[in-house]
Amino acid sequence: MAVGAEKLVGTLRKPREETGLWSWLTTVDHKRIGILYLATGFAFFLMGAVEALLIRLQLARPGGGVLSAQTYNQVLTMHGTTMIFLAAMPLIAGFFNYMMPILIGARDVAFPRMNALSYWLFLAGGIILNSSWFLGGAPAAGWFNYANLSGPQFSPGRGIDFYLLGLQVSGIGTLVSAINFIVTILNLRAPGMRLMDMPPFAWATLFTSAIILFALPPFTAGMILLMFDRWFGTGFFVPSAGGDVVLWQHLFWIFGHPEVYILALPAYGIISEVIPTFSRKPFFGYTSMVIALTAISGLSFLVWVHHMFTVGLGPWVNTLFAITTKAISVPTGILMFNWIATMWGGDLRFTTALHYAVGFLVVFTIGGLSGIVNATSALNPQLQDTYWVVGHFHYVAIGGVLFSLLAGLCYWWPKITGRLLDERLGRRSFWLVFIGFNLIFFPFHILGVLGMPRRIYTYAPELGLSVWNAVATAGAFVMGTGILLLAYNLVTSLVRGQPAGADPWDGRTLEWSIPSPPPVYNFARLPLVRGRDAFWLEKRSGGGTMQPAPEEEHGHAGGGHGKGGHGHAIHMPSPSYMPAVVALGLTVASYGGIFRSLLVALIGLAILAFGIFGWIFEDDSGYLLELEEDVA
Ligand code: HEM
Ligand SMILES: [Cu+2]
Repeated sequence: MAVGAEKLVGTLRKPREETGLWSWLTTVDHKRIGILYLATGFAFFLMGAVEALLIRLQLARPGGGVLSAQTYNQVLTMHGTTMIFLAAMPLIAGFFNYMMPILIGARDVAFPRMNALSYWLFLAGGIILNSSWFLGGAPAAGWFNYANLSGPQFSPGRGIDFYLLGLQVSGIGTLVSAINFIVTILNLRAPGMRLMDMPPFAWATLFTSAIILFALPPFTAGMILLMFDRWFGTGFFVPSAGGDVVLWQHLFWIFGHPEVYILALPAYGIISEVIPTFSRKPFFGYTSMVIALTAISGLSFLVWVHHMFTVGLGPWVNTLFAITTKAISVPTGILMFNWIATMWGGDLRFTTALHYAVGFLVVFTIGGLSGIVNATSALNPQLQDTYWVVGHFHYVAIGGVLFSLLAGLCYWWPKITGRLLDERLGRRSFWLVFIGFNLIFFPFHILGVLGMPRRIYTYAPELGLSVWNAVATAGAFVMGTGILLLAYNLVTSLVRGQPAGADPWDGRTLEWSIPSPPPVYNFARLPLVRGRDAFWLEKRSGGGTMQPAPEEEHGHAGGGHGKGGHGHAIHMPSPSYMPAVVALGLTVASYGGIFRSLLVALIGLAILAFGIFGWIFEDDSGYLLELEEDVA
């Protein structure tokens, strides 16, 4: 598809740079924001992985001396918190941002400046959290930060304050982007695309965003109460003051279990894009997939007590939550059958992406099965707080999140960069990651059953835990090598990878109908979607390319941005530095809170006010991008 020269028609007193640092600071383009999320998320993932290696080095043999007990607690807490909030969620947000608007045939998200704000708030939260290492010590109460261990009496340092403010700041960003994605999907789909024509990944984005919308507020409420306990001496979580420590557990897990699905649904979405493409078959059982996602999203809010079976809420409560938890395996099983049936009889191409997708099926099934064991409330007290649980949730978290993200990365990399990856190298790194992963985490189940408690920084040689711990640590290095090989593959692809072309995989969906990498406006003409797997439809039984939607349909997509212009001019949102200013204000104010400095907090709030008013009064009429030639 040849696109003519572009020229700016209307310009404003606004940042206009298209390259360089400043252009990234002010960008509102969903693709650039997606790249920022992916790059930052990968950087935090590497930090979390280094923390994991430190944990494994410390536990490699009994009586290890790599980390002191207190440092171990900090490294463990930061590993979990980083992996969940600063690596997994942002990497997912990166794919949501980059791919979802293109998959539904839109030119951007509904609120591009809010989208930039989400990214800057995530970055701010990550910086706040990690700066704790240099400013008095990291939080050490675990990723679920149980009160009253995290209260002022037992965690007097500042570590927990970094946790509370870092996660609240990044949490605002997460909430904003959830709203943004929901509005985008409901309003900006290409002409002709009904909800039931949407690619599975768009469904996954929609449901994940809905879960975020309802799951994050209870956690935020808990964090605000804990802040009151720590700053103002209230007693929400202090039993001697009439408070209740179980209250924190409820608030946390009412968020924490849906969080599992906030991570898992995007994984399901990616797998559901990769498998049909490389099986050369449409997704099997599309309607049942939508129903299953709906059921999982609803049920995810009704199972949180399975994290609290040993609290003593009573046999009736425990039984009820054991039943709801097991019920989730039904819709999940439906999805498993969907994926297997899609591959069944298909013309399979075993690309690196499909390797990761199949790896996901294997590993995620094992994690799901050990989950059913955990959910048996009578058995749970034996397993709770042992390495069995650590094995279980890493099978789900790495099998679910990391494997599917890597499947998505290998699948969409050519679209994002315009370059192919080295497939042979890709498959080698897959096997290293897959074998290393199982070497680390399968022994965890055995260790757990042998009685190794989780969250211990060392163990005695007489316990008979040494061999499997040594195996796990060796596995961590195998997996680490695989990840490094992948990183090498990515870098060399950027430098000297083969050009990918628009459609290297014979893709089903709209992203493959536009150039790689896509132009700022994505679609020169909004495409007319005539059914599911829209691009395949045109390639198999249409004219071979997407047809532009009729003129009068343009602009009906709603929202002020990215809608089809008239003629060949495309209306684009203007860049803005206000989102970054707002995030800066919240960051400064957070440090004011952490260090109990009213002055710093007021300076932060002043920057925040400046950012918000600047945002409101900013000239945001956007600009017109004129395409000289028509594109067909
Ligand atoms: C890259 C390889 C990884 C290794 C070798 C690894 C290893 C470990 C180990 C040994 C623990 C300590 C368990 C304990 O003492 O309770 C742990 C905890 C944890 N990991 Fe990982 N992990 C890895 C990746 C991940 C990923 C990708 C995620 C999430 C997406 C994750 C989430 C967590 C969480 C939430 C905890 C619990 C922290 C806590 O108890 O506060 N890990 N990990
Ligand atoms: Cu759960």
